[in-house]
Amino acid sequence: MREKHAEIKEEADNNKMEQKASPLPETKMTAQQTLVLIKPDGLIKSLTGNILTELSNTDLIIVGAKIVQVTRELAEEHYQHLREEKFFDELIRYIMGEFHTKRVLALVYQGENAIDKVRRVVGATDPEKADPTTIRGKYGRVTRAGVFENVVHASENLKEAEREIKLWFRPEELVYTIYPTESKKTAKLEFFWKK
Ligand code: DAT
Ligand code: MG
Repeated sequence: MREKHAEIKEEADNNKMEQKASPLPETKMTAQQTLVLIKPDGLIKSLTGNILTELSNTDLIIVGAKIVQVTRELAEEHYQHLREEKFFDELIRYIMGEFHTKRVLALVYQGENAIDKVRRVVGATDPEKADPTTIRGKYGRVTRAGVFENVVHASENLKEAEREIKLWFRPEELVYTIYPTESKKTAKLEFFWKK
């Protein structure tokens, strides 16, 4: 059994080396990556399909996707720039799913000018001010408690996109990585499906 694990680990290491050697076989080096989160209100309202359809109107490709149970640590790190805001605690509880469902769908989109293209489709932060043809304008709402339930997150700029993608995804979870990677041997306990 131990040998089998070693084999799998070695295979993973080899894949990682391959990924490093050819990071972007299908797109130009000027391509950007951006993080999109379908927030718990988007999931509980079954808006995933609609949101993905809106995003597919861009010419961007999905290079990473996973469903996440957001911990307080991840939520606070993601929204670190808003720590001093009076709505911070509600915001953290919202993204952790306390008002809807404890799931967030995290996606990385890639392509030319990806950050602005996605932000345009997503719309303004306040759903009441967002253009009604945008995702937030169509599906978002502001609660009486003042929480912006705006359905999706999208990275604001290059620096934030890099910080957020590195926070939510490990290199091997993306089919292409535009950020340099390094490998190191770890003694981490890993889980596999029981045979
Ligand atoms: P965006 O999500 O458009 O990048 P942001 O980074 O300024 O906006 O804020 C992150 C989230 O915090 C936002 O999606 C909703 C919430 N938020 C921002 N400003 C708010 C406000 N004035 N009242 C309530 N929630 C707010
Ligand atoms: Mg933001």
